[in-house]
Amino acid sequence: EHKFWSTQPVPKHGEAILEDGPIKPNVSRDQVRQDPIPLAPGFEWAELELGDEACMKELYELLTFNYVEDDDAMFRFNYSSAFLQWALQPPGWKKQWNIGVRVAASGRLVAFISGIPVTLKIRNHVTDTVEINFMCVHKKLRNKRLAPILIKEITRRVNLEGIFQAVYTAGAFLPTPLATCRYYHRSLSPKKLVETGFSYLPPNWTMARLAKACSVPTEPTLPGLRPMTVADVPGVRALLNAFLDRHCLFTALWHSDEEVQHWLMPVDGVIWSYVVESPTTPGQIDDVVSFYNLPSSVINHPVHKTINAAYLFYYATRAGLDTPPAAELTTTPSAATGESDASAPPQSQPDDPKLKMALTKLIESALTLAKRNDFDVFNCLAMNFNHLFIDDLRFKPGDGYLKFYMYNWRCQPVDHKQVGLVML
Ligand code: NHW
Ligand code: EN5
Repeated sequence: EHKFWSTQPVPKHGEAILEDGPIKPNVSRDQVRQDPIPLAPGFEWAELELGDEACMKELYELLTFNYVEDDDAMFRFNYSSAFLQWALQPPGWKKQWNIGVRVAASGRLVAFISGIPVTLKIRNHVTDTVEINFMCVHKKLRNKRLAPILIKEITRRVNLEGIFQAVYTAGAFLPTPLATCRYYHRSLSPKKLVETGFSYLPPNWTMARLAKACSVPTEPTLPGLRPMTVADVPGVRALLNAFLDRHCLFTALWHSDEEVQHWLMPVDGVIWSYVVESPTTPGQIDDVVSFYNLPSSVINHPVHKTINAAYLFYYATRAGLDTPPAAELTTTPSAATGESDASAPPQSQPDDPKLKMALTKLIESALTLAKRNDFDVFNCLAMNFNHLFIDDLRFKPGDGYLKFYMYNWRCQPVDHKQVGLVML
């Protein structure tokens, strides 16, 4: 059925998994194909110069008109150039992993795929991987098997750097999801969302009633919340490290201050981060929350051109550190033998009321800050500890599901509540 994916080192649907690990062994650099995968005549590979403004504009336009849409083709992701600059140039980024395809004659950019390095923790394994994102083929070139060529070329260039695993997310169902997370939406501008068809007026409701139901506090409910500064980086890193350890899949990106600074320091129009510093221990961070700006173009609407959407990014709260780390939950002692049973399904965290309360206040404050920054909707996925605040803060399920995948890694599926990795 899957002409391409059936040839790749990914688990087959329904395959029994006995032990976590690579599907194909690593090879040495000289065993990796040295020359680029051939493209159809008339096309050529082109590394994109992210520092070059004209080049960024080409990428921005390719994605603006050809990237991901919802199932009914009403909305299309509209990542800004500033966002792409940030997303594609974290510490350790490589220019050979920003791969464009151009029409040889005109130089026109018609396809793209990117990778950034990330150290991933998946259950009890720590692996150097790449995060693959922003794969895009121009609408006029669809269904010509260009995507498999993009994937093979980036695989080759990643293998050349001694990396043999990748992580990626998609709305598409492919072999084989590691985890599936539903999108949830918190309406902040209900009237505009209804007018664009993003949302709907519940039967027998007036717009005034909906507006009231969607109101958020004018001031953050969490005392002491303020924008994150560089001085907060070490404290944020310590808190996030401890907090993310409650999960089965997360980035160990918090292993250098540099990475925390890149991913969490506020950038105008791109990412917002707020912290609460301990009132008693200076430099200790007790809460952190961040969200990024990913607008969607409204396709074919006479009035509204974009929906300003904030997406929940990383967060942590000291109140969560009392719940046991994932390592203490992943294997269940068998009732019969008392020995740990590797085939048992992974356990989830028990719901902790203290964590639920702290998190609800933290995210409610983020809603207020997003509203203040003119966002129409605040989105998150059913992952992490998000189930603890989703209902109370009036998030509603969306029609989209995000699937998490790994390349060349076989392992048991991860429960959505144990996913701690946020991809852009
Ligand atoms: S997910 C967003 C992907 N982009 C979009 O949806 C934008 C709009 N769509 C398009 O541009 C985030 C095209 O439709 C694309 C496919 C380019 C999606 N992932 O060229 P053909 C990411 O960027 C398979 C993987 O004819 P097309 C993550 C499909 O199943 N595979 O299709 C990217 C079929 O294979 P099969 C996908 O419509 C992760 C084949 O492509 C896919 O013209 C990439 C058909 O190709 C998807 N989202 O172009 C994997 N969508 O076997 C990275 C379709 O079923 C793996 N396909 O016949 C790791 C690499 C690094 C490893 C390093 C060790
Ligand atoms: C790789 N990093 O489907 C990214 N969005 O629910 C690839 N639905 O916005 C990601 N269809 O449900 C690809 N409103 C997967 C995501 C693709 C985009 C996508 C969904 C997520 C979405 C909205 C609009 C649907 C329009 C019709 C939706 C209904 C719920 C409503 C929200 C507001 C409050 C009331 C309830």
